[in-house]
This record gives sequence, structure tokens and C-alpha cells, in this order.
Amino acid sequence: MDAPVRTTCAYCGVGCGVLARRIGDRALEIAGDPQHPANSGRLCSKGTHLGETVGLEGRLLHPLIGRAGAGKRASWDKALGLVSKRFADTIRQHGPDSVAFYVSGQLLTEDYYVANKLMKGFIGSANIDTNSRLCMSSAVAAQTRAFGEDVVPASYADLEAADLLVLVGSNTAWCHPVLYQRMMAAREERGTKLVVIDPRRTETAEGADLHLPLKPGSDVLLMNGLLAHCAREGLVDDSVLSVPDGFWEALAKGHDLWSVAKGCDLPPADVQRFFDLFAAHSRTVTMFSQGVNQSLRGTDGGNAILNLHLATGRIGRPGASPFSITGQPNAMGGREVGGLATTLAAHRGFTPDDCADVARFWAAPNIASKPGLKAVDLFRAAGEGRIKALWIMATNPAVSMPDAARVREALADCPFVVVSDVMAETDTSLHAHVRLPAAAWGEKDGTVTNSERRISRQRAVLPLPGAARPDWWIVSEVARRMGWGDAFAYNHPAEIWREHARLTAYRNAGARVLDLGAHAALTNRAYDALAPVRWGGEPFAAGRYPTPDGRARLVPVVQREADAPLPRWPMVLNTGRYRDQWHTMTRTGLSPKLARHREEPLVEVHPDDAAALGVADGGLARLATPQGASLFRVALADGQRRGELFAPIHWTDHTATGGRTGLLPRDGTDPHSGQPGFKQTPARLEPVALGWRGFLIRRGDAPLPAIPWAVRVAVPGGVLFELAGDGDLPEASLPAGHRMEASDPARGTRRIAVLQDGRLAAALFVTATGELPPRDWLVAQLGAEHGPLVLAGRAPGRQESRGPVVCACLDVGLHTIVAAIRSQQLVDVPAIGAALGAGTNCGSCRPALARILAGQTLETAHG
Ligand SMILES: Nc1nc2c(c(=O)[nH]1)N[C@H]1C(S)=C(S)[C@@H](COP(=O)(O)OP(=O)(O)OC[C@H]3O[C@@H](n4cnc5c(=O)[nH]c(N)nc54)[C@H](O)[C@@H]3O)O[C@H]1N2
Ligand SMILES: Nc1nc2c(c(=O)[nH]1)N[C@H]1C(S)=C(S)[C@@H](COP(=O)(O)OP(=O)(O)OC[C@H]3O[C@@H](n4cnc5c(=O)[nH]c(N)nc54)[C@H](O)[C@@H]3O)O[C@H]1N2
Ligand code: SF4
Ligand SMILES: [Mo]
Repeated sequence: MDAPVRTTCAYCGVGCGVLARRIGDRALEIAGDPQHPANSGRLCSKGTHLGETVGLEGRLLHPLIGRAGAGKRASWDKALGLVSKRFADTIRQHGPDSVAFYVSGQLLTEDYYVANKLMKGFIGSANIDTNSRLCMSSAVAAQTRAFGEDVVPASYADLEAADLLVLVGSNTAWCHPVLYQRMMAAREERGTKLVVIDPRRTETAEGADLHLPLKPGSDVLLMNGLLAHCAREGLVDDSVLSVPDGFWEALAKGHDLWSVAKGCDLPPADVQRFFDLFAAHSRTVTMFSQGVNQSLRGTDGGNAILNLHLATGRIGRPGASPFSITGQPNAMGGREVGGLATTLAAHRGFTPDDCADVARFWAAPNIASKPGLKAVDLFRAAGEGRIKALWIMATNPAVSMPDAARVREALADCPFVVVSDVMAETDTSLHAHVRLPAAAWGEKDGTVTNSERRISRQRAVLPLPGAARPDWWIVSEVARRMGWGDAFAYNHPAEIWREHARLTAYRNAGARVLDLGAHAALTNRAYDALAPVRWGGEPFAAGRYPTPDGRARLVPVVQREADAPLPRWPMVLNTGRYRDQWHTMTRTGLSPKLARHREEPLVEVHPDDAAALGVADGGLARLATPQGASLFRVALADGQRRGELFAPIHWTDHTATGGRTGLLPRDGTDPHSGQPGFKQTPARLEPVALGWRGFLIRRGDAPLPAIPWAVRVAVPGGVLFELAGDGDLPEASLPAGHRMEASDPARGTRRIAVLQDGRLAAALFVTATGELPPRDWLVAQLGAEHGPLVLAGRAPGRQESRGPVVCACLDVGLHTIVAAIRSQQLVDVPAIGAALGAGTNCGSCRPALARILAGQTLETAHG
């Protein structure tokens, strides 16, 4: 058996260390790396099930030329030749600003560095932006305004040393689960207080000492109110800060407790409790994420938090820091190399000195001299014909950009689109003239930087399949063919790493915190063996900041009024993530275990709103915004505020006919950062009644049936489609074989099973008004010998359904858990673990178990 390889998780910005052992051709055994400082051996559900996502199904294994459908396999030489020729021709005819790259926080630092160097130093435009624009750019802008450089001051150890944790717009329990576990462990030990600020009562909020379900977009007011309170209480010291004239006078106005509570739509007593907790605990970490960033006031929201920490001295000390947490595995590395259109490279901007330095270092013939187009503007420019050649790497903008239908039109109209991806068919690659097969997680080799600035190696465990190649290689080969071979003559990622390290140190002399000079001479062996290492240390411990006068700056920010509700769009749509899916599901969607947590895209709505609108729990509804509309399954959620809806971002054309959240958000952006305000879009919800509902399961794969509601769910050995429609059944999705049928016209029920060689190959069950059996048993029968009895849809004899899966690792369902709590009188999460195993592996479901327990306790108390 192969020895395990030390690498890092493919997913979130926690950056957990993973031990991956190859077992057979394309299979991996996954464990948390006990030596990695981010996770000390822990993994969440997504990390735990990485092994289920490394198969070759759906992979892009060869370059393809021609738009989807007409895509023809081509050699690398031909594909690279075409890409370089079309880019060179376009630049010659229309200038460097007529081309663009749109890249991703899921590239490795080496990939990112090479792409940035090609665009900004050689093509001569800064039209390279990244999906981090949709994710981190408001935090980047806020930190740059306050500190003079985009530096995250905090470390994970601060979360454990704090006495008070304030989570603002972060569903940590689902989105950064291992950090959440670390926080919970520290809390157990030292009684850390936890405040969660989020309009929704998430599982994160459920575990908190105080949850403030504020009015969406009112974070600036709340944080300003807290700072005004601190000023009144004598808790601020601005003697070492740079403070604009009139800062405190302006803050003193309109920030009394009552005005703040009213403006945030919160009970004044809760706001007071928050203020008192903050005043009482100087070791405070305020962690903020997309609830702050993805707002039309995201940069101001970030600065309101930074002001608070700077003015109360809660920064640069153990357990006291603001903490903008990153989303993607290498969002931070992308910022370091300069992958945003608004930075040049290595934390430098576009001053003449910066441009001259970087040009000299790269021996660059065409250094960019001004910022390029930010993501939303970039796709707008493509739609208007100003971008004529576009290369998209490791991101799926046809789904993840706001107003995605407009983005699709722009892609369709763009004369030349290149997509580098690991999957053959994504909603974006459908529009590509050239598709380039990239090496995937487990095959690629390089570095990533996590939320606490810790650089870790990702290492290859599996061989490159087909013609797949690392992204840095692909970009370098294009650069070479465009005539810049000398500057892109890389043979190993270590060469790129050393160059990046040298650039960060080049003419730095303490001007920028980012200085990787110590790595400039790393040998290839040392690079291969590189242990996780943090850059920057505790950068602000001495109170010096990378600003001209060495002082951090308080930035005056005011709460902008919310837009008046639009008459036809009375509700507000909030969007975000599910615990067990990653973005557009191109990888996590392959895992049957991960599919179990939330199989379908739900729109969550407050029960009172649902009653008023006439939408029923479990029914379908049409969610519409001025940008578009899509069907969703309705879930009543009393953790939603009245008037607000929540929908997940994960489903695509490939995975569902409904649930298409990407089509809905408006493309307005924050004025400082250009980050879209994904969390607040005017919307409305209407009930939809369809004639029948059902499901289809089959061995192997099949295209998504083209009916109003069809959702693809990965199951072992095949696929499950959840269905609803009006007209004909999607019988074309059934494979050939021996068909057996049963129907009950009174209920409008039809059941079809298909046998191949006596074994169950597929089943289609639909009903107009009746019940459908749980899917588990039938799924487990795929490939088993059966006769007509299989049409019963359940095992002979009475069988309890285990209900929706709560613990994905040990496959434990809600009904099983509730039954055990009642019959065995289980009183806490460890007791559930001891009885059923649930929550004992990765631990991601522990917040859900706590919630179920609380519900049971409530029921007992009431009845
Ligand atoms: N399971 C999973 N984990 C992930 C990802 C994934 O796809 N799946 N993606 C990763 C990435 S790239 C990112 S960026 C992170 C994102 O991690 P998070 O930011 O934690 O996730 P989101 O669900 O986008 O949004 C967080 C919360 O912001 C709240 N919110 C909405 N509006 C407001 C507001 O006005 N004020 C406040 N205070 N809160 C508000 C939402 O209700 C939501 O609960 O997750 C990372 N981790
Ligand atoms: N409505 C709404 N929209 C959002 C958000 C939201 O909260 N609400 N969040 C935004 C945020 S924070 C983010 S980060 C984005 C994420 O959105 P995207 O970046 O569009 O989502 P992913 O599905 O992660 O896309 C990554 C793509 O890269 C491919 N890929 C994976 N590994 C590699 C590799 O090594 N090389 C190459 N070349 N390709 C690879 C995958 O197959 C996939 O197609 O979504 C944004 N969009
Ligand atoms: S918390 Fe989960 S998804 Fe994030 S890096 Fe760790 S294992 Fe991966
Ligand atoms: Mo993100």
C-alpha cells in the first residue's frame, strides 16, 4: 500500500491538512493530518468525503475545440496554438485592454502568479480579475483603507484565546466547520462568550449566547453604535491612530442605543447586552464573512468593524483581533500574487514606483499602469463587445456571477472564450470555444494560503489522467507561444514559488508586511518538504502599520439608508451555502454521502409569510426577482425574518431545472470594492401547483429530464432524480430492459421498474395526490435481483424510514435520532454519539444534533 501523502483540503479557507493514501487506481483513503496546525487531525464532512470526488466521471481529459456539442478533441499543441494566436491577434487589432482573464481562489499560488504575470507584465493590461471579487474584495478594500495593506491581522489561536467571539455574517458551523469546532472546544474550556449577528437563525446562531437577527444590510449602524457606546464608556484610545477631523463628533450623532436598535430592527435589550458583553471582554475577536462583504455597503461594513477594534486597542494582542475569514482554499494566495484587477502584484498597487519596480523585476515589456476591469464590469464589457477574448480558469461564472443570465449572454456573444476546468461540462464551458483540461485536486502540486496567512503545500497523490495538465503549465505554454518563452520557462512549481517569494521581497525593506524573502532560495527538495508556515507573524503587535506615517487609520463610515422596497418585489432574497455542498457542485455533487444532507434546493420562508402567500411546506414555489425566476422546494423556517427568503447557491443547469439561484441576484456592487451585494435582492414568491411529483432512480448516469422540477442527486452506483411536472412522465430517462408497471388511477399513481438480466436497473414512481415511498430502500436495490414486488417500493414487512440524513458520515437519519432520544432518554450530543454514532466522526452535524435535542426538550416541556 502507498504511504499517505500530506496535502491540504480542496475546499474552504480553513486550509485543513489532509493525509491522502492512494488505494488502487483512482481511490483515496482520507484522514485529517494530526500535525497540521489548522486542524490537528480534524476534518469536516466535505473534507472527510474528498475520496468520493476523485473519480473520472465527468472529467475533461483532453483539450476540446469548438463550442459545446460541437467540441472536438484536439492535441495540446493545436489548442495552445489557437489560444495564443487568437489572444495575440485580438491584442494586435484592438489593444491589450480588449482581452481578459477571469480566475479563481481555487487556483494554486503558482498558477495564479503565472496568469497575473502574463496579463499585467506582458500582455500589458490589468484585465485579470478573480472570483475573490465576489467574495473578499470588500474586506481587501477595508483592510487597505485601515492598515495601508491587505493584511488579515488574526490567527486561529486568537479564536481560542478570546473571551468573546463575535461572528458577523458568518455561518461558521457550515462554512468553516473545523474552525467552528475549534471555537466550540475553546468555549467548553474557558467559557468564551459567543455572539452571532445574522438575519437568519443559522445553526451557528443556535449555539450562541446571543443572536442578533438584524435587518439585512444594517451592520454599519450596529458597529458604529457599539463604537459610540465604547466612546461613551471611556473604552477608546485613539492616540496612536490617524483620526480624520470630526470623526468622533459625527459618530456621537444618531448612535444612541434606541436609534441603533430601531435602525437594525433589534430589541434594545439585546443590543444593550451585546454592547455590555463587548465592553466587558477586551479579548474579543470579531470574525466576519459574506454577510458583511456581499453587501452594497460591504467595505464600510468591514471598516466599521476595523474601527471598533483599532479604537478599543483590540488588535495585535493574543485573543483580540478583527478577522476577515477567507472562503476559498487559496483566496489569500490570490491576493498575495495580485490576482485582483485592482492590485498589481505582491501587495503592490499601480503607483509609478510600483509599476517600475515590478516591470524591472519581471523584465516586463508591457507593464500595466492602471487597474483593470472588476468582475461585474468585466462581464459587462464582454456583453458590450469591448472584451473580445476571455480566458476563464477554475470558476463557473455562468452560475456564480450575479444576474447570471446576463453573464451567459455576454459569454455567448464574446468572439473567443477559453475555459480551463477539470470538468467537461459546466454551465460556463458550454460557451467555450476552447476547453482546456486542468489537473484537479489530488493531482496538482503547489501552495495555498489559508485564512490565517498559513502557507501549506498541496501535493499530488494521483497521476494526471488523460491529457490533463496543471494550470501553471497551461498558462506558461500560451505565454511561450505568444513570444515570451524566456519569462515563462518554468519546469516545476518550485521555480515559480521562488520567483514569487523574491518579488515580495524586492525593494520591500519593511514597506509591505508580505515578504516571503526567506523562501527565495528554497531548493526543490525543501519546497517539496515545506511544512505549513505563516507569513507576517503577528504583524501589528508593535502597533506599526504599513501606512506612510506608520499609523492605522480610522475610516469614517455611515450607514446608508436601505433602498425603499419595490412595489412588485416586497421581499428580500438572501443567498448562501449548505453544509455539505461546495459552490456549483462540480466536485461535491459527485458524492452520494454529501448529497444526503440537503438533496434539493430549498427556499426558506417564515411560516407566517408562507401562510400569507399560500405556499406550503414541501410544495413548490416560484421565486422571482427583476433579473429572473426559478422554481424552488419550499421549506418553512421560523429562523427566517418576516419578509426575507433564503436560497442556496449550489444548483446549476447540470444539476437541476429549478433552484437556479444564480439567475436571481442583481448586479449592483459596493462602490469601493466592486463586490456584488449578493445577500439582498428584492424578490417575490408565488405558489406553483404541478400535476404530479415523483422520483426516478437508475444505474449509471442520464441527462437531466427537461421538466419543470428535476433535481439530480448522487446515489451509490447511479443517480436519483427528484421530479415534478404537469404533462408526460420522463420515460425517456429510463434505460431499455424488461418493464414492469403498476398504477392506481384513483390517486394518479404510476410505478415503473426496469430489470436488466433480472436485476433492478431503474425505477420511476410518480403520484398526483398519494404518498411516495422513501428512496433509500429502492436505491439500495439497484443491481439486485428482483421481481414485481419491487414495485411496492419498500422492503417486505413494516419498516420505519430513518428520515432525512443528519450525520452524513455514519448515515444516521432524523427519525432514528428522535426515536433514540425518546426511547433512551438521551440528554446531550455525546449521548447521541454513544447511542448511534452520529456526530462522532467529522462532527459537522453536532450543531444539528444540538438543535434536534433542543426541539425534543421543548416538546417534552410543552407536553
Ligand atoms: N459548505 C460550504 N462551505 C463553504 C463554501 C461552500 O460553498 N460550502 N464556500 C466557501 C466560500 S468561497 C466562502 S466565501 C465562505 C462563505 O462563508 P459564509 O460567509 O459563512 O457563508 P454564506 O452562507 O455565504 O453567508 C453567511 C451568512 O451571512 C448572512 N447574512 C446575509 N445578509 C446579512 C447581513 O446583512 N448582515 C449580516 N451580519 N449577515 C448577513 C446569511 O444569512 C448567512 O447565514 O464559505 C466557504 N465554505
Ligand atoms: N448568489 C450568490 N452567488 C455567489 C455567492 C453567494 O453567496 N451568493 N458567493 C460567491 C463566492 S463567495 C464565490 S467564492 C463564488 C464561487 O463560485 P465559482 O468559483 O464559480 O464556483 P465553483 O463551483 O467553485 O467553480 C470552480 C470551477 O473550477 C473548477 N475547478 C476545480 N479545480 C480546478 C483546478 O484545479 N483548475 C481548474 N482550471 N479548474 C478547477 C470546478 O470544476 C468548477 O467548475 O460564488 C459567488 N457567487
Ligand atoms: S473545514 Fe472542511 S472544507 Fe474546510 S478545509 Fe477543513 S476539511 Fe476542508
Ligand atoms: Mo467565496
